[in-house]
Amino acid sequence: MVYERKDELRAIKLNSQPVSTLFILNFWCGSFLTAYHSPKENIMRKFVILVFVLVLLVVPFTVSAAPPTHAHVHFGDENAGSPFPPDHDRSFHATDKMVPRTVVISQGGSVTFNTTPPHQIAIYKPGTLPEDINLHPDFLEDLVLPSPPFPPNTIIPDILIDDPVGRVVLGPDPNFFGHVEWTTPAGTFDEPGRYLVICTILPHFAEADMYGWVIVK
Ligand SMILES: [Cu+2]
Repeated sequence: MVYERKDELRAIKLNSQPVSTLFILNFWCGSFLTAYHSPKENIMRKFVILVFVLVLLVVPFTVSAAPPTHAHVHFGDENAGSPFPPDHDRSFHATDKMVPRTVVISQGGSVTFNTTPPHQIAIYKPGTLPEDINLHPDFLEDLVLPSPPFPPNTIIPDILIDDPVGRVVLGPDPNFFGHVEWTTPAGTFDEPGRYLVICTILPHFAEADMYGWVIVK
């Protein structure tokens, strides 16, 4: 018993390691570590300790570095920005259009968007930039407002962006009456890269910068 305690202290001195680490290693490894005495065996002991330390440090880091398979995003924030006319999302007047504005997921994963009224999501392939979205009238569509509350056949012309070039998926139509929770379908994020997410309502995108990113690793 006395011999083991003496050898343990000697191991601490020889290796110049943090005391707490060596005590833990000695506790775990017991006589296996303290049994070596020759210089060659001391080198081997140091190597074993080094491997243990690397495993302890590197493995948890590697596991935690993997991005999640799924992320949640608030698309529009009713509690951000100055008041807007009734029945409209106040985030037009704030910087928080998509919270968080960038999410990171693993390849093949998905994102669930909680959309405030009225927005519509479109997701474009990796490499697409906001300035790549074509806002020419040929790529804009009319929006028929719901009746009620709007008068019958009320139309806002050329307000929905419909640029199919590079578009991976288009979300549900704008909903004027409540939140829409929508999860991207399988296959949306099968390739790694940075996907552009926009609101297809022209003033939201072009004037309020309502766009964000999904980074797939
Ligand atoms: Cu919008």
